[in-house]
Amino acid sequence: MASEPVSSSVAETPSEMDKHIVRVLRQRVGKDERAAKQHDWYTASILALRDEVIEKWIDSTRRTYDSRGKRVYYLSMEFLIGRLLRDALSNMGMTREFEAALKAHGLDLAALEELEPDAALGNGGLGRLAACFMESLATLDIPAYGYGIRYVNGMFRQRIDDGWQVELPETWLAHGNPWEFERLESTYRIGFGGEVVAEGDGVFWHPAEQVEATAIDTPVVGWRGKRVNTLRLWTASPLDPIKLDAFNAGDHFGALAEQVRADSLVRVLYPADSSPAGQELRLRQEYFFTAASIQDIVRRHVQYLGDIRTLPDQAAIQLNDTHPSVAVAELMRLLVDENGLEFNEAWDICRRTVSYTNHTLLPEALESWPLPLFERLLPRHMQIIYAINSRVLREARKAGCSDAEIAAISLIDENGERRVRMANLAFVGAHSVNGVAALHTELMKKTVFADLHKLYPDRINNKTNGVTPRRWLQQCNPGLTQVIRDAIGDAFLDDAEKLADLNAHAADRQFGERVWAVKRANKVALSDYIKKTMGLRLDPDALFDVQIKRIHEYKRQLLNLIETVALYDQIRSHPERDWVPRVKIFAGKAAPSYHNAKLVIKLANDIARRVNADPSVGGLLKVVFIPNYNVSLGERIFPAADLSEQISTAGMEASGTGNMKFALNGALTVGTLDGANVEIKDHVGDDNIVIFGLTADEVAAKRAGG
Ligand code: 26Q
Repeated sequence: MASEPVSSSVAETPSEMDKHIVRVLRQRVGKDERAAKQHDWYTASILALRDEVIEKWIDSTRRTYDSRGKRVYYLSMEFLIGRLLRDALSNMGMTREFEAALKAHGLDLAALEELEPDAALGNGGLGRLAACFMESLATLDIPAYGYGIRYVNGMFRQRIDDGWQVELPETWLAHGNPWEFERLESTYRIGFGGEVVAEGDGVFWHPAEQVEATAIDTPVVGWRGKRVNTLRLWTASPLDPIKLDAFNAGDHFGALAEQVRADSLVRVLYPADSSPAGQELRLRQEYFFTAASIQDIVRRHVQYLGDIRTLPDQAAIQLNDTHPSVAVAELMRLLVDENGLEFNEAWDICRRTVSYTNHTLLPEALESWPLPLFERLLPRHMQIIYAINSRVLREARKAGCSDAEIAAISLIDENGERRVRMANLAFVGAHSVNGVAALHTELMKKTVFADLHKLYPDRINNKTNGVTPRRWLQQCNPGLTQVIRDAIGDAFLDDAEKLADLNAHAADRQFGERVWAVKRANKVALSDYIKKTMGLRLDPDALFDVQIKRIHEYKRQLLNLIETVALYDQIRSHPERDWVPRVKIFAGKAAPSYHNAKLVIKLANDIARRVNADPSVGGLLKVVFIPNYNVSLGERIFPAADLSEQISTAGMEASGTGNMKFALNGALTVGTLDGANVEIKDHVGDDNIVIFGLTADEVAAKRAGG
């Protein structure tokens, strides 16, 4: 077992921590040690740890205000956080202390950790990236706020019935959430619909409907507790929870209509990570959280720093994809309508404050809204978008753009039913637009944003994605972390680049054997989990060949399944050959409306049933589809993988981040030259990644040739 990664940061001895937990158990959970159930101890442990975290949180907030430095605001519809207990304990350097304190009561910390539900407020890569960035920003001591929605139901739970995916609601808040703090004083009114009227010099929006957005804050602890930042998620409530006159008149449902409308805004995460369905509720969710966040940012700036004109010096607003794109129009509305700035000055402030990250090139995944819907829901924003558009198109004409180029740059898609293009809005409203891997960024310039790039050639830049090594190495793989510490010391814990020092040990036999022993132990642990949850027995000495990610045609799980069947067929035909025993592991969720993705899950399960029941391939091949892939399951699987499957059609996967988690845990990669596989290849070298298939250019040429 690994020893404590860092020395404890508090003066309390284990017995003091023990006293603290018991005090919390009695006074805040309301139980004594004898009556307390596992779950009571779990709550008491989090609350006791939270007390330590809060001190650092207050320090950090104070430092941010005192320094008057620039703050990062990360606006994201999704934060796929997973569990927080182990993360916060480890980053606070208090794991050993808590382990010892709980042990004194006959309790096992690891067992309590399992009681924490995953905060699954995201679909996949984009949401997990947001969560990794929050932890990394705190680790890098950067003052940052995450802004999003506190969904009551996160990503659905997946069950497999007769091979088919079944979706069940995720109720992560059922037993309360000891990490969060409601901030009733940070409440804003958010309007929808209504009309725009000219009054005096100005223009005012009179919404037909209003709801209140209230902040709920969660502390985000950085490595060694250096800084604790805030994740601010919005919840919704009606201005008037019950219309008593309607109720008294017998209209019981009508009396509660506003409550229902507010609840629906934060009720459930849309479980699709492509092909946006274009439903009105989705646009309402986007505006709700974006408007609350922008109001909060502007309020904080004006209250503590004064002049709205200095906003770009104090605030960097980063849009995680186009889901918060309406921020551009909302910020303009606040600057022009509420603060009386001229349009041109407001536009300059807006652009210097906002940046946009693009995560997809797939044309069908680019967000756009029917113009009549947008206009009905956000009439003032629609006017502002027209005003921005005429400005941008004037610039384009001056720069000599052709009619076709103008049509591509326009914020309004005029082909068929008119639509508002959220990516174009984000692009023109930002001073920086980034892709998430080198190849993806180059393709942005050549494809979807070619015309905008020509007009604004300095705007697009690359920021290759990353993952936090705290969660994805230190916490999920303590065995490997210890082996690395013994080999190269502790510097890599604070600077992951130092992992390169392992190169000096590449040929060291003893080191290799220790790495191998850890991998085997991790494979045994995963096998035990699969035996316990699915009843399937795996050979931990077989090669674990893993593909875990959302199910998508472009990710080509189907290709992997076909290879699985081909291998099965070969083993049956040639049992005498020297086969390497292999376990094919799959996991991932399909969007509920994505028919072909659901068929892929059914196929994987049917292949597994057939292969696993065939004694003629016996110990040589097993296939397993592990249900309900989420962050916590990922933390079990990545450390146990021998082979990482990253086989998307080249040009389709913007970056991938699972690819990095596998590599960090010592798996080899087989894959295409797509997304960040390109950068991984440069770092791990050709001995550790096997590339196959067409390049992105070859795919494009083949497609162009029909
Ligand atoms: C949009 C509108 C309506 C409903 C849903 C959506 C929606 C929701 C989620 C659209 C897309 C997403 C998620 C996209 C996503 O996860 N993209 C992934 O982002 C990762 C982080 O940059 C990359 O590594 C992956 O390559 C990319 O697929």
